[in-house]
Amino acid sequence: MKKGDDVTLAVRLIHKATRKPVTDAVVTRTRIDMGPDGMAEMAAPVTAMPTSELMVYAFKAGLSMEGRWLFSVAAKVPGEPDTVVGKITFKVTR
Ligand SMILES: [Cu+2]
Repeated sequence: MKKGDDVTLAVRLIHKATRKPVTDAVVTRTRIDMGPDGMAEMAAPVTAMPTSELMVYAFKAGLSMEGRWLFSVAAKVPGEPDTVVGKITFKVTR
């Protein structure tokens, strides 16, 4: 995606066993850092956004620098005893 103060990120949560999207998760924690190679202490502000698509979880982030970033998201999923954590690496260009 392109760098900016107000970049929209959208993720889907898929239940691995059934390959079905999870629509009723509660996102409990998000974090965006530069990485995985270097600048690990450079974090970006991220806020959750409402979405019209039921299976999509959307966020807005300030991505001020080109390069690779790591999006970490933790969620409570009904039926899962533990918090589910996902990590996605993505690239920001100018
Ligand atoms: Cu940086």
